[in-house]
Amino acid sequence: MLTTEPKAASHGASAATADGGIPLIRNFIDGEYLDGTRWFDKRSPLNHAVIARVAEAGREQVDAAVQAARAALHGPWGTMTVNERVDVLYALADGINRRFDDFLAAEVADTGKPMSLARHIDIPRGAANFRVFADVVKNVPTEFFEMSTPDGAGAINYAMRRPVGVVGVICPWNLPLLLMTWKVGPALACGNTVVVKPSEETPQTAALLGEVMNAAGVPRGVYNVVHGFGPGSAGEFLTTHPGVNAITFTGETRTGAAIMKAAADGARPVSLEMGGKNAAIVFADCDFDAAVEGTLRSCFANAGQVCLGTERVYVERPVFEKFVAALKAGAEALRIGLPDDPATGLGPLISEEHRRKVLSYYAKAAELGATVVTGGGVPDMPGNLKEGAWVQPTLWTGLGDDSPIAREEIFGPCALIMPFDSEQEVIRRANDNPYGLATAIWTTHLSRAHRVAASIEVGIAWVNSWFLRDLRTPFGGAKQSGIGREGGVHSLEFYTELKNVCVKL
Ligand code: NAD
Ligand code: 6OD
Repeated sequence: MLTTEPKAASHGASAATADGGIPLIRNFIDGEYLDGTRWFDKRSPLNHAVIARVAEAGREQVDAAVQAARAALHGPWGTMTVNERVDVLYALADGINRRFDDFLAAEVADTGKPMSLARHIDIPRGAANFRVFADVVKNVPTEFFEMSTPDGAGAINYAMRRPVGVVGVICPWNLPLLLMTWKVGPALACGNTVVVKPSEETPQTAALLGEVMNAAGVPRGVYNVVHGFGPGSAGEFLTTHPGVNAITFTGETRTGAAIMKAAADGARPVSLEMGGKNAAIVFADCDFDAAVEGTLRSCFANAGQVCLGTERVYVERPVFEKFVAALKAGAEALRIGLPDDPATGLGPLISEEHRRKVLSYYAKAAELGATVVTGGGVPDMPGNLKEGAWVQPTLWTGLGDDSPIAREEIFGPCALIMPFDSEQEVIRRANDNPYGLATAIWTTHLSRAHRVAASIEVGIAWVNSWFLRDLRTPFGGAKQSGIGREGGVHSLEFYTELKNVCVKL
């Protein structure tokens, strides 16, 4: 029988073991692992078993973390040259790779995602985020202007980038290490110090990264981690702390708005990567098989828990029926299963709470009269997996753009498929949504590809691909999907203050 016992990461300093073998995940403050004000349980998405106890940081621990981060700005970290910091960032990337299997185990334990996904995407990107931003800061261009002065001697102006200071980093649970290092990498590359608040659902890889920081010789206080929840907990304490100079956030749009309000006190800058309701647009002239494969990935990768994932599929009418049939076959071929089974294509959702939300949309779609092409419920799992957060991959037709299924972010393995008749119509319908994160356009018509990409109101438009991206490019959302862009030199706009120096000659 297929059953599973919870597995956790290999236990270094970041996770001592309590009685009963349950790891204790502590805050990482000033280079040390510290308790919080109470412990909360982290449960496995696979079977709801407790897999770790996590130390929740209260105001006192958050304050200690911010103080440590501030002190570190004025210590050896603050006097390092860019090249010295670059070496540290390379060492961090190497350190993650050296502990690859530990990161893999920790990420998979927390999320339940297929190991193949974490092995090929989450953990390698965790390392790459340090390497890429090391290369970016090594090659930052600076501005220089000569000017004339009334006395004829002239003056020169040059711009310098300085760290913004202590950066608060608030992270989600869907790609925990990837999305955390996506912020920590550039923040450290620019000479800042950070206090990270990982999601309460995924504390382990952030904690483990503390060990890598210490092993790489990163000075104490440069990287700090405080665990806990949002309101009334570490998230709120961090974002309202006056010692935090800038806040970078990834998560739901509603949470981003709350964080923006908190940041207004003290007029602190925010970078917000938020929700999406992304459209795939499939033209009849597409490479059919590529469009099917890409759309299946964009709907179901990571059990649909990818901000860039597709939840609306617009298909040009001549190929509509054939495309729906192909997506149905693909969804039904996805193997639901355990992370370490190489055949697994779909893992559980992150938690029972999130499953309730996703299933409420499955119920709503049925109530609204959607045609359920496939799925729509809960798979029959064996043994203790019955307690896990599993849902079926689900496709619907028969609802319009104004239904909540087409408008609201569900963040599960599901999509509404709708036909369209013209390019102008599909652009208008795709844009008629409060979100504006990403789109995937499937067509072999070159001019149409460019026209549609230019017209869709999103931060990222893919043509004949999905999730493909050079990390030097701008990343972020339009409309309610985000504020600001990160990636490559764009990250420097957020993580540095530009200062002009004018020298009279
Ligand atoms: P969430 O907004 O619920 O939580 C994100 C983080 O914010 C967590 O660490 C949480 O504890 C913290 N938090 C919650 N309330 C807070 C508050 N008032 N003050 C401070 N911190 C607070 O998001 P989630 O459920 O973890 O992640 C899923 C969401 O993230 C989806 O909406 C998804 O689209 C979005 N997301 C967006 C991107 C992007 O790049 N645009 C990437 C990944 C995920
Ligand atoms: O690839 C990235 O850098 C990135 N920020 C991806 C976001 C995925 C959202 O779930």
